[in-house]
Amino acid sequence: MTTREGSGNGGKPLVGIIMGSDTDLPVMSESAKMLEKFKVPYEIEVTSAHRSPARTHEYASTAVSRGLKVVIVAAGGAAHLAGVVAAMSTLPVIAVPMATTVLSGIDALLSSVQMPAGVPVAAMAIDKPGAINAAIFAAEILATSDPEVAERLSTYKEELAKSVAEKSARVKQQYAGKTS
Ligand code: C2R
Repeated sequence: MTTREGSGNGGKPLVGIIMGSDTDLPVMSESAKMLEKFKVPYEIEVTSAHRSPARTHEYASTAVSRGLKVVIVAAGGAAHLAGVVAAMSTLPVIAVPMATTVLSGIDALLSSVQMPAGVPVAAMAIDKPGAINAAIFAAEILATSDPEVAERLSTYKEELAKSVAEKSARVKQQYAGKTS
């Protein structure tokens, strides 16, 4: 298990990032990067409901007692991992559908979002935007009881709005004199 420390909780992981395969890592490193930005301590590892059911069971059934507050789950294709983790714990589970098959993530999206009543999974967008948003969403959940994370989220949103204004200024400059 790889753990990254943040400022809160004495460095103990609050968010678990798991993925069905190491082939998901290039995308899921985006979740890790965002959690680091918000200084949220996390752990990251590979487990599969299909290929390593016992390991997945162990992970999900000990998640609460290990202090996790949210689990981010990436899986591609017949993405059952998030649903299985949600079934085995009371923590909020955020799914990131991976575009790893010929169906480009539509399969994983539908597998993640179409959960039966009683076992919710918060499904994000496919691939990189979903990986980024999963981390922000996890931080937003933690921010309801952590003012420091809430403050970092506010700063992030301000930066986001500023970046749009800057993009607009660049686009305007590019078209200066061309429009009426
Ligand atoms: P490989 O590249 O290892 O063949 O994996 C993984 O998340 C990955 O996107 C291909 C894809 O299979 C996914 N996978 C699942 C599960 N385990 C692995 N969807 C699961 O348990 O749901």
